Amino acid sequence: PSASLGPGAVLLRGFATSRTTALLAALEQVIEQAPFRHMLTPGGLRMSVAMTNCGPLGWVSDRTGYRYTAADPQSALPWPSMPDEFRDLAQDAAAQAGFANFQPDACLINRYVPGTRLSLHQDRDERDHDAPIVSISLGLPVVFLFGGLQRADKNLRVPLMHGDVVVWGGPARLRFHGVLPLKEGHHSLLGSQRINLTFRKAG
Ligand code: MD3
Ligand code: FE
Repeated sequence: PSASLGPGAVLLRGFATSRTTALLAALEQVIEQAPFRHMLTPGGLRMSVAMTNCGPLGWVSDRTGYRYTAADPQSALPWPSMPDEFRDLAQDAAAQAGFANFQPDACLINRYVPGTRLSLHQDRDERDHDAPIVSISLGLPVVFLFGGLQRADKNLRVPLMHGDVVVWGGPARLRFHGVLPLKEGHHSLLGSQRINLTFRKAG
């Protein structure tokens, strides 16, 4: 089942569910090499979301700003390679949403525990705004806020659950978005957390 969240945004409910086991095994491999960490905002605040990356490029934030890097600043090693199971799923979802030949070069992995939130923002650090972003939700459900092109625009509240995949492209690409604080809960496979994977063409 797929639903539109407005022009350019396609919600594929449960699209990743049947692939959960393979995704979680691949995720273990990635975080062994590049553990989750809390990055600093340019203003010096510790982000409430814990992050890591895989693929040729990874998104990082520190006092000097936001950017994509080829190496993990914590280890100075390249980011772990993007598991085939990750890339295949992102490409399949993009194709389903009408974006053929999506070639992501970056996968940002966000981890939420109860209380973690992501304040309203735009994703503007990628060079290619024509490529979509594909996001995969795993674990506890969350309320996603989907705004407009201006910060003050009214927000849509969309529950995102385990296995849901959303493809954000075209006119949706620069809409403001965020995540409400994660509520306490228990997921049978992930326990008390939510993991979100976002795939991008960053370079
Ligand atoms: C809509 N992550 O990593 S995924 C992010 O749940 C981010 O971790 C959220 O926002 C999370 O930047 C939301 C859904 C998402 C991702 C990128 C978008 C929605 C988007 C880019 C443009 C519009
Ligand atoms: Fe974002």
